[in-house]
Amino acid sequence: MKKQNFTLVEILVVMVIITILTAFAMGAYATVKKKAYRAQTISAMKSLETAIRSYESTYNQLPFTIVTADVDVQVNDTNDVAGDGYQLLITTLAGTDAAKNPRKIPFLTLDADGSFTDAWGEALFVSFDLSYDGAVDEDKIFGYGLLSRTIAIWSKGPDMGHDVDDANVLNDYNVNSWEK
Ligand SMILES: [Ca+2]
Ligand SMILES: [Ca+2]
Repeated sequence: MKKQNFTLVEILVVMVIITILTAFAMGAYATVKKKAYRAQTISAMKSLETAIRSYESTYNQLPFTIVTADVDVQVNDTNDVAGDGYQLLITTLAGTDAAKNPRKIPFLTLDADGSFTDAWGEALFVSFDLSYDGAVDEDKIFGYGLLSRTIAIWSKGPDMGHDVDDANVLNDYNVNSWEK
């Protein structure tokens, strides 16, 4: 009776096939995850913009104190004109900070830990057209130029950065509310 042993070549072929299939599966998983994170971030930005609009129509002003009347104001955790502006913005919109939301209306639902972030756990960038010319000027800080919007929200994306990267691309992988 002939023994049914595998030859070394057969074993190697099987190993190569398994390796290729694993690589495909991991690639597909990464793509799905990337799309899901992007969709989650877009959804968060929409919720935030809707909350800001609702606040504006309720209180007849934007949920931000005008500090310098002739510039468009940007708020986030690292780059705003009034300290911790992003946190103040989201707690105001959530109704947990009553200073600018005295009726404590929950326009926005925060995460269990009181944060509101993109899918990568980073604060979103929010700009208001406080110079009232119908555009947000992101040129000075992030190189986006003049955006024909009164509210611009964006996320740094999976690279969690907006700086010029190795490929010399500014704002690479960012997720922007004004791009569909
Ligand atoms: Ca403006
Ligand atoms: Ca980025």
